[in-house]
Formats: sequence, C-alpha cells, structure tokens
Amino acid sequence: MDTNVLKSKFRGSLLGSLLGDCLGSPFEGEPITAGEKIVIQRYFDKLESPDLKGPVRSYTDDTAMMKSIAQSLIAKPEIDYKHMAKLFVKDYFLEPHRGYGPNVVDVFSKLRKSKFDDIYRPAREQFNGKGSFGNGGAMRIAPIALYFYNDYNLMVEAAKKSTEITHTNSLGVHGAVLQCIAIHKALLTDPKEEIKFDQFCPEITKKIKLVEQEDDDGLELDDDHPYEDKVKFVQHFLQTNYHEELDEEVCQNLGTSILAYDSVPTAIYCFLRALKNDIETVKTDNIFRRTIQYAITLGGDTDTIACMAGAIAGAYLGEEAINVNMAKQCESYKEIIELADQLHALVVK
Ligand code: F2R
Ligand code: MG
Ligand code: MG
Repeated sequence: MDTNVLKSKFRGSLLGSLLGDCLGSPFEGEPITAGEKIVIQRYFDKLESPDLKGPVRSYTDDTAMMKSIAQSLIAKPEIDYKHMAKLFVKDYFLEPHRGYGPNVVDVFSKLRKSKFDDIYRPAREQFNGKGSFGNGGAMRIAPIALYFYNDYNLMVEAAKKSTEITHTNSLGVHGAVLQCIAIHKALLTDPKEEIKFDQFCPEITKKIKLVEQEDDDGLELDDDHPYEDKVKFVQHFLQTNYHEELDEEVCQNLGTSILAYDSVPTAIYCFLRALKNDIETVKTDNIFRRTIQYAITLGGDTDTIACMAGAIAGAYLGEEAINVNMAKQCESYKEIIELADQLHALVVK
C-alpha cells in the first residue's frame, strides 16, 4: 500500500479512537431514548459546524492510555513493557479524574508501591486472582495494530503483553486481541476496494479462533471460544436487513457494557453496519461519523464502544473521512496526529 495512504490510515485510526472517546463520553451510562437520539443527531450536526465555539471536549482514560502506548512505542522502539506500565501509572497519578475503571486503579497503586518489580503481578491479583475482563485493554490498543502492521504474530503477542499489565483474565486479553485484529484488517484493506461484508467477519473469526485455541487450558470447563461465537453473532446481525428494532436485539446479544466481551464485538458491528447501509436514526452520508454516532445511540459504555468503532473506521477510511471541525473540538487532536505520524515514520519505510 502507498505510504501516504498508510499515513492517512494511521492518523485516521488514532483520531477515530480519540473522537469516539471525546464525543461518546458525555453519554456514558445514560439511557438512550428516541428523544436522546435526536439530541445526539443535533449534537453531531453542530460539531461539524466551523462556527462552533466553546471549550474542547475532554478525553477520558481510553485516550490517556492509548497515548501512553503510542508514546512508549516511540520512546522505546525495541518495546519495553515496564516503560509502558510506568507511563500508565504516571498519567493516572497526574490526572486521576479521567474516568478510569473502578478496579484498574488498584493495579496502578500496587505498581507504584512495588516500584514496578513485577509489572504483571498486580493485574494477576485482581478479582481474587481471576484478573480483570473489563474493556480497558481493548480501548487503548490502536497503536499496537499500527506499529506491528507488518508483522501479524508480533502484533498479537504485543496486544497480549500490553493488555496483561492491567488485565489478565483471558476474556480481557482476547477482547483486546480481537479489537487489534479488527483494526489491523481495516488498516490493510484499501477503501477503494470496498470491504466485502461476507468476508470481514469470517476472516477475523478464523484469527481469533486460533488465539483462543492456543490459550485454551484444556479443561473444557466453560465455553472455550466465546469471541469466535460472538463474532459469528455479529455476522448474523449484519446479514439481517437493518430496522431500528434490531438495535434492541443487538444490545441484548452483543452487549454495551464495560466488559470486553460485551463491547468489542459491538464496536466491530457498529463499524460494519455503518459501512453497509444508512441508519434511520443517524442522518449523515459520512461513514466515519455514522459509525461513532451509531455506536453512541446504542448506549451503555458509549465512550469506549465509539472509541473502538472509531479506531476501526478510521483505520479503514483514513484521515480524510474525519470532519476537521469535529476533530478540532477534541482535546489534544493535534498531539494525536503527531503521535500517528511518529509511529508511521518509525515503521513505514
Ligand atoms: N470507568 C468507566 N466508566 C464509569 C463512569 C465514569 C464516569 N463517567 C466518570 O467520568 O468518572 N469507564 C472506563 O472504564 C472502562 C475500562 O475499565 P477497565 O480499565 O477495564 O477497568 P476494570 O476496573 O479493570 O474493569 C471494569 C469493571 O469490569 C468489572 N469486572 C472486570 N473484571 C471482572 C471480574 N473478573 N469479575 C467481576 N467483575 C469484573 C468490574 O465491575 C470492573 O470495575 C471503560 O469503559 C472506560 O471508559
Ligand atoms: Mg473512558
Ligand atoms: Mg467507557
């Protein structure tokens, strides 16, 4: 792929992640009624206006941690997970009010107290040794997909290792790997050759199946391949003709919660649905906007689902698809472009 196209896609993915977070966070946990969908439509219409004044929209933990990963990859191109852990912790203690997950903050305190002697121990101890399966690993993963765009196996390994600093439950780790695989697939697909809907899900299903098989403990206690099954559900919903009532079924079956299992497949669905057809309650011809606005109208963990859907949409469509006025409304948007460019300069020759 042409290096300039890739540069635009690197920017698109990190900006997509930022915009989803900043624009989705005011609605996190709010019940989304028909009236609220109209409010969201007007909010997005206004955001596209060049005349909009007022304070920028703040980012939350999703972007804070995504920035730390990008900064760490840039500062330590040989990959240093202790350095990455230190950036997570430093950012948290500098700005603790960015809406971090209720339990992950204990990991940060323990890492600080232990002087980072074993960066994986505090996360392993979470939830009585089960580890977290929140979506905190997945929400921040975009820089890993970009940095390792040329080496799929290293990408999967880095997705796991960077996630395990805070999340060790296989549902948390595999959720992050699935999100990384989806961004990677979108990144390497030329937007001129339209994504073939019938292929995107089967391809990422095959990949996540391998990851789930490799990490299987062999005890056959629970469902051994939850994400493989869930992506098949995404495919099923995509094959169903869209109507507004379908959203209810999507929310119930795919989920919209703070858990990785209940949010990563939903983000993938939002991107593919927005790409496939118009959505009655989301009036725009712009596929990037449709993706994040639609994700927000599903409710629940709106900042994170819009952030993850935005990272995939941006990786596919590139920066040009993102309205500049809307991007300028988001805190640190110039810094995010700078980080994307530095990652691109490091890995795209
Ligand atoms: N924290 C939030 N949203 C809450 C409201 C924020 C508010 N608007 C504000 O501004 O203050 N959002 C952020 O948290 C999510 C990412 O969370 P992360 O990093 O995964 O954290 P954690 O604490 O590890 O897990 C989240 C919750 O999931 C449940 N859980 C996880 N593993 C579990 C297990 N093994 N057993 C039982 N429950 C488990 C717990 O309830 C955790 O607290 C993003 O949405 C981000 O935006
Ligand atoms: Mg957040
Ligand atoms: Mg969230």
